[in-house]
Amino acid sequence: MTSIKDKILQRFLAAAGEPISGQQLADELLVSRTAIWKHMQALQQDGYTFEVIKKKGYKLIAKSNRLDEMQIAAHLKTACYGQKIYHFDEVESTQIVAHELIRNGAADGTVVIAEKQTAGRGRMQRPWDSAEGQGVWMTTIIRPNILPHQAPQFTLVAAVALTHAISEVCQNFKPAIKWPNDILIDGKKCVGILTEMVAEADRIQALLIGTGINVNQQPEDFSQEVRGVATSLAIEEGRKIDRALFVAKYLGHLEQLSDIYVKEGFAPIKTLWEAASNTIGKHVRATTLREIIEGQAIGITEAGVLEIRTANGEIKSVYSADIEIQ
Ligand code: BT5
Repeated sequence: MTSIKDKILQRFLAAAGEPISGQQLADELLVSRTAIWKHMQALQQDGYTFEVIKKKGYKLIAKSNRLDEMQIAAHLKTACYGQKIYHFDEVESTQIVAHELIRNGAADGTVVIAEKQTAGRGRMQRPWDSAEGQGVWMTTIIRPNILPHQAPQFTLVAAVALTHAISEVCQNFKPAIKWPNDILIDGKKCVGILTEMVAEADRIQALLIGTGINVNQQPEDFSQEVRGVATSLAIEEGRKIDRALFVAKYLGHLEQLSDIYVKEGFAPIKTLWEAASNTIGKHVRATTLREIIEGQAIGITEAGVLEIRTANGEIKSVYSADIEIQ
């Protein structure tokens, strides 16, 4: 259920800068003027700035920098994804929170977002640098009717959705997907995707699509470990990006592409993925858990598996790896 504070915020966001009186809010929301005043104080503590206009009421003059549910909802055009958003100031990892929510029956499309992660993680428990208030550290829980072996394809679905969302909010560069789970800008990593699943032997209960998106960091905001290899949308675009707008756009594309995938299979996604990828045709070095494979990346299969032609002409299928493009 939407809290009174969220409802007040929703009203101010919809009012687009027009003042609203405390009495009007109290009448609409069926609470006392004192209660409205208390919630207004709390919103100011969250970073929203209001001006008091004599005889007219409060006017929202600056939005908070937080990814509050209502800020995302103001831009959201989905039927399902993001209709329920859990927003936290700080968590260990949004994936951990999402696993817990799944155990408690979270609905398809539920989203977990945090301003800060203290133990954000990548694949194989590698740490994910999650600076406070500047990225989109988020897990989307989806419950598509697919088989467990199809789960990795959703990393590619999410990557396409993210490149489309990035291209909508940024004009000064073109992002490129590096198979399987990175989005790069000029060779530097801007997004990492971590797809996990909760499944029985023959049935998926839920997928957790974790997305770490560097949005408003400047170089000095990254840890020493990743500073040389990471970039953000703001660095590349040359201006601050509205994170709430970006999240709403991403969820819109993700919902649309997931629907296409479930109805029509991987083929239409594969075409979109190839158009947004920088990996195909390149000479690559793939480090898998078992071996290192070098050769030319010749394409992805209908299952989303990367095929590499080695120097001796052999074609090797790679299911999961770290890729270096040479
Ligand atoms: C990934 O793993 O790229 C998946 C990252 C997923 C993070 C999201 S945030 C929301 C959700 N909750 C979580 O706890 N996780 C997900 P992988 O391909 O293994 O890459 C990890 C490597 O990327 C690290 O070893 C670093 O080298 C590098 N790295 C770490 N933080 C980075 C950052 N902020 N930007 C760019 N590169 C980074």
